[in-house]
Amino acid sequence: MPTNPLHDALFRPHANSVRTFLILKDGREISHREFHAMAARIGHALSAAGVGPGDRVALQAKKSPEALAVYAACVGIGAVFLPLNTAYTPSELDYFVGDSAAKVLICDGGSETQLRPLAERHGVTLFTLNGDGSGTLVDEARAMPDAMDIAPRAASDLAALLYTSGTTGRSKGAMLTQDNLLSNAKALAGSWRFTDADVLLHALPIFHTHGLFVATNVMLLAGGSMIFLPGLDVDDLIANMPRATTMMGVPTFYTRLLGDIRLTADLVRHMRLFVSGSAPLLAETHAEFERRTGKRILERYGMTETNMNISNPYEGERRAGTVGLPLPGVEARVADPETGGTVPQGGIGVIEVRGRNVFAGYWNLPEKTREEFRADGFFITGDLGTVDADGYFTIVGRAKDLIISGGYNIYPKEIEMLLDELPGVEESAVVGVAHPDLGEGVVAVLTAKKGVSLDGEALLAGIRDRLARFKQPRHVAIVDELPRNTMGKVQKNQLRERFKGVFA
Ligand code: MCA
Ligand code: AMP
Repeated sequence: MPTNPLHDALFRPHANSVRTFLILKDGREISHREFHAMAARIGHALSAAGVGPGDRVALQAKKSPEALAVYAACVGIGAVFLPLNTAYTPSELDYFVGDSAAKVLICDGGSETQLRPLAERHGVTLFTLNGDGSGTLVDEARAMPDAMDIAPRAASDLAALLYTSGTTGRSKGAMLTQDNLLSNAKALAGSWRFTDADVLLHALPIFHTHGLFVATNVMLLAGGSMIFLPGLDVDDLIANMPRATTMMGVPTFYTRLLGDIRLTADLVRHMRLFVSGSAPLLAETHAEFERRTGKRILERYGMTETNMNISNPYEGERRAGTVGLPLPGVEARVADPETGGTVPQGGIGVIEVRGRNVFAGYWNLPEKTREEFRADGFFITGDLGTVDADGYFTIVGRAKDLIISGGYNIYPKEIEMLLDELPGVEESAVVGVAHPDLGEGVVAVLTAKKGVSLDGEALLAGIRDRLARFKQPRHVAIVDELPRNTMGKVQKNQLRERFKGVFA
């Protein structure tokens, strides 16, 4: 029988299981078997629209079982799943659809009119999928069979294309193979002891690695269930906590929970695991969570390009402020950023990783891909860190100019390029500074052309329709000049220092 490794491991085993897979906010439950049938029908609808193995299927839709089933359908029919942040504007979407040459775009019904011209321009078939599971995709799928013809796939075939912004301001599609996803799901499910008895509290978005692959693939592999919430709402987390055994979140999940007096040791008594990642978890958040609940958060470290690399241990010491030890099958080292040479133990360098988890390269960018790998196959993450004598890694900074706000990556260059084009702006520098809720908040620092008086609010209005809301600066400062070093390079450290208190 031809094989499709990801389908065979994550979906096929549950085809006839009546156990619960998804528990929705309204209490409705969807079994593994029902989910499987939903994915099969959607798979048929996509095939009928001309989607074949290797074709890209782009999805920008609200979180719903059907949206997750599009992922399962793509795996089954061998298509490449391309999930997109729901905050992206049509002009951002235009780039992703064009660059990926997607065959199908699935969007929320509310965006259909706006996206129709874009779809026509790129020759993609447009379907709608709403948060309540209605829409033209499901209309097409309704009469389709409940079983899919599974496309044979090799472990090295692509399963997903996830766009990550770049330091050049241009997004790159990270090509993730079946084996990248499957090997990582196995490493995580094993390391974190997931079983079919687990119930995961799932309040993350499903268009990024964290909510999609780390959470969902692990639960599918283990055969457990997920309380599938539309987003982060502390009331919902607290109401559903008693039914759950585990939760995965970005640090904002933990700081918001700590801000609620209902978070007590009693509430989380039966929870066996809290995982944090995507952004630095402050050691004090870790300590405060333990003080309040008696539970030690397990922090781990990953990237879209590499899936998960390093994790604190399930058994053994979870060290606050560190990201732990390399996962099984992952090699990690700290290297000199310039030369790639070894850094003595305890020294700071760039974290580099190698293993089956590491992606196949950037879509249509062989040159860029080569630049990010060392000759011996290690991927250069751009994160700065150290490793201690026990092998625990600590992330101390970033060699890349990146802001992480509430777990979303924001590349200053992309914003600076837009700001620099605005009338009256001489130049701009965008930095991230401490934000109590989001970890980092975006600050834009601008200088005006001679004789021009700039208005920060008006400037923001000028980029609103071209930049997802979460990337838009939350503070704008107009200065006489930007600080530069002797080489003429803008000194972002000085700007971070100067504006560090604006969100306090
Ligand atoms: C929402 N807003 C944000 C963010 N999220 N602004 C900055 N940063 C954000 N992250 C803005 C909205 O545009 C809106 O603006 C206002 O905040 C309220 O929006 P709402 O949707 O209600 O926000 P929220 O529900 O409070 O969401 C905050 C959040 C969310 C829970 C932190 O952003 C989130 O779920 N983040 C998780 C991201 C994630 O999954 N990252 C994993 C990437 P206005 O009111 O002005 O219109 S994968 C990764 O990093 C690697 C692989 C890894 O290691 O995991
Ligand atoms: P993304 O490109 O969205 O996959 O984001 C990956 C980046 O998130 C990494 O390169 C890190 O900078 C950051 N990141 C992920 N997990 C952690 C963590 N536990 N601590 C600090 N930074 C993290």
